[in-house]
Amino acid sequence: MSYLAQTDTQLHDIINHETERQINKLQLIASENYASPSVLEATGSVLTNKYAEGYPSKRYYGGCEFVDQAEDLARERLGKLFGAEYTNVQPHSGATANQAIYFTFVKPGDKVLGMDLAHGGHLTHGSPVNFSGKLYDMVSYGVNRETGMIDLNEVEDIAMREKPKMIIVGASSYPRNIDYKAFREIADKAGAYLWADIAHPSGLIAVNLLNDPMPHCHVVTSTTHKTLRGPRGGIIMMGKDWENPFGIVAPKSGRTRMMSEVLDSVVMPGIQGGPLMHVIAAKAVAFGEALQPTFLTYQKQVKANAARLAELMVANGFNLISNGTDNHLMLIDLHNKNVTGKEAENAMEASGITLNKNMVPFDDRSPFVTSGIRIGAAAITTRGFRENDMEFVAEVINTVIDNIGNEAVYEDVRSRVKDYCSKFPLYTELTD
Ligand code: DSN
Repeated sequence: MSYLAQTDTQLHDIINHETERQINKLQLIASENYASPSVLEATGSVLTNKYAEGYPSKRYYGGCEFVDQAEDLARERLGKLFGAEYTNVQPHSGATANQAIYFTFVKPGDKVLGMDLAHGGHLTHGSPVNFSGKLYDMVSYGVNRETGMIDLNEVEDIAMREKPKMIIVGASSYPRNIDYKAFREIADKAGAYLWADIAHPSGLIAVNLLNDPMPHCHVVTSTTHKTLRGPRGGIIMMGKDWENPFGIVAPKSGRTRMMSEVLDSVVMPGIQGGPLMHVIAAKAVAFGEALQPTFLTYQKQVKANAARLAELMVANGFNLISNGTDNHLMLIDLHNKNVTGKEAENAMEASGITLNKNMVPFDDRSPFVTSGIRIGAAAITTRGFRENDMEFVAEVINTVIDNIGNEAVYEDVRSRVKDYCSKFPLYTELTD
């Protein structure tokens, strides 16, 4: 930050304040994490200067020999991490990666089956305010009202009735392990392609702590910045490459194109122009980190922390959807606490605890209010929290929920959170 301190004190201060916010607050947003200083260094590198439209060795610009190496490294490491024969590391975001899947596998107006947003799905899985909901005929499945879990019989019934062209499996607030094999059997029966969006649990999947979608899905997407702990971005993978079923042939030879070629061309030039080479290099760094044995240790701790926190929240009378978690997150229905998601989020924010309001299955409130909150353990685990620290986390959340509107309590919790966080130093090299 030394350059900005000289050239742009305004922005230097903003970044410093954000760094302090990340250090001093309890970071419980399930989709966030703390990228390593090495990932940050690559993201802030001179690779941001380079135009590299195309793919390694097939660029539209000269001078790409080193960015080619960075992209090859990212693809190779990602393939190794997930056992994927095909990888594309260029999508700027998870939403863009997902857009590429729609543009590849279905046509506007086609029917697509995804998880309801209120039940755990994602904007790009068919929300009416997203391109997915506007361009495609979206139908949805949810969780069972009693168990809070995906009911595979219901998914099968909907799939057989609706006959979608594509089924999406994956979610942004579903706390349970997903049976991709069963989803594939349903997709095959219904004659649909199966796409897994593993943006949230990808770090846990990479080290085999959750079911592996790769052998069962036609295609898999993820973000790189959640449990995977890399820079902000998206990726696309396939376990095995296969000939495209859409009749797309190479113009000169007439050869049927492989899906890898089709997906590559949908991403660039289909959707994107120049790839963010600095981010791709940072993805390579993160995948390299994820291939180290310490990443397995980290993910085991994420899972253990989430499980312990869930246990403590249940003991404090919170209603967890599905009564627990298999992954890094939990979804809490606050109806029995007489607090809305919005009130809870605001009260937590005032108390130094960052989390987000979230729709719960069968929610009777709007997405701007909601009846729930989502809590994730990935970031606090990165900074060193262990199972016994979950007692503090559960206690402060409980105290705030029991004292909505009590500014004195917020202030006390904020100060205790700051003290507690100071025991887990973070980004010491980045603070002035
Ligand atoms: N917005 C992300 C999340 O919080 O889960 C998903 O894209």
